[in-house]
Amino acid sequence: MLKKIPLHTKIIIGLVLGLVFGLVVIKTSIPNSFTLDYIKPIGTIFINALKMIAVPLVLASLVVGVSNLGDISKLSRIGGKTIIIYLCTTVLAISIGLVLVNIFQPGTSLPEDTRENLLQLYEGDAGSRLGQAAQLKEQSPLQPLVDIVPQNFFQATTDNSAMLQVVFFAIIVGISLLQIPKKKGEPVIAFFDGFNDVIIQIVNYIMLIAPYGVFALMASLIVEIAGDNPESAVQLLLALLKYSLIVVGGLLTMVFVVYPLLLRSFTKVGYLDFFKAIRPAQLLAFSTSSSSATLPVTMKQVEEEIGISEEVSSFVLPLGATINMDGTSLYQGVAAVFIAQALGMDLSISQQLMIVLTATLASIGSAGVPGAGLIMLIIVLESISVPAAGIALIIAPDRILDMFRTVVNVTGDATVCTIVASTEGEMPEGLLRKSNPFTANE
Ligand code: DAS
Repeated sequence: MLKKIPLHTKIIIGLVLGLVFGLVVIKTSIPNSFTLDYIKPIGTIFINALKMIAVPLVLASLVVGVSNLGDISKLSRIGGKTIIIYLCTTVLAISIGLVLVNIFQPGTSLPEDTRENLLQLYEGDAGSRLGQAAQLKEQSPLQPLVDIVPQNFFQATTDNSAMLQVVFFAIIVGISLLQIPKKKGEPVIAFFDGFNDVIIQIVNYIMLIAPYGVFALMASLIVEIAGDNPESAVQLLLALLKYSLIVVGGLLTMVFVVYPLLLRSFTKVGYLDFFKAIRPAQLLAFSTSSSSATLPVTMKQVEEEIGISEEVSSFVLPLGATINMDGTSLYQGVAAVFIAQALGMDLSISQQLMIVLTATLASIGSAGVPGAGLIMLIIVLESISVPAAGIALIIAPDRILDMFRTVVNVTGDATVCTIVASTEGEMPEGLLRKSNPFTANE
């Protein structure tokens, strides 16, 4: 019977049961420590398993993808298109966020006592994130470029935020395979091709525990957010409801307006079909708040459900998981202006344009892991001379908003991947539905 239920349905069941379990724990005398010590580790194992295979998957599929391209001009064409479209969607996302936050002015209606309460309550947490951002700022502006070249490849394969290093190494290997004699290169390509299939098989195994992992992640999230005093947590979340609704409103605009328009304009892929195809990846992005952890499933879904070639998906998606975060950039635009409003600071047009530039750079610099966007927001605030300690005002709902913005980050990556594939002449008839363990019983 359980086998008959499609995977995304099982994940939704895990999500709902996890929420219910978390609410029961905070409403009864069950100690929070039980959930955090015995349930949360299941979610941690699930996320770690996905992260474990993200790097070898990107390495194997990208080496095969680049070497199959046949010529370097196709690689540079795909690379150029990908980066330009990524930048356009990011700037569009920030602009939508700025329009909404300036129209609805959520910060000006924040009660004075709530503001003081939040600043006092979260100054410690804000301080630690300020420290993390300060380390990033000490680096030279070209440090992100320097970091792309790994000193030691095996160090890059263990550190997920070094995904760009793996992409760089894999492209270099793929290009080099095109330059050496065919009979020497073929066994190497065959190895990576086979290894890629092995990794995809491992993704299937990991996804078998997805419902349980998602259950554990949601249950522990509810308990962590509620903390020891659920009532005050609810009060704080309500005080920031207008701000949160504007962030989520902007994110929903991206998913239900911007991406459908882009798909309709540049591809023959119907949006409902597209949505159905990437649903398991979106659910995982929501549950894990990590684009990097979701990447293996995003790649598998666009290849097997939409019919995008490995050449395109293995290049566009890993790049997107690290440098394209439309959800994060929209959130950073809204948050920066909200904090300025709450602190009674008027922002000039030039300062708001500065937000567009710095939020684009900050979202590129954000790693695909939980909470990265909040840390990079500090760079945006400092660029417009808004006190970075103001992030204390928005820490309370951030963990929940991170779930929503990660879904948009992943959806944006899949959208751009579909557009690039279509402009390369792939999926001429739109979505190619093939049999797939995720939806085999649908
Ligand atoms: N959680 C990040 C991601 O994985 C996004 C963010 O922190 O804003 O995409």
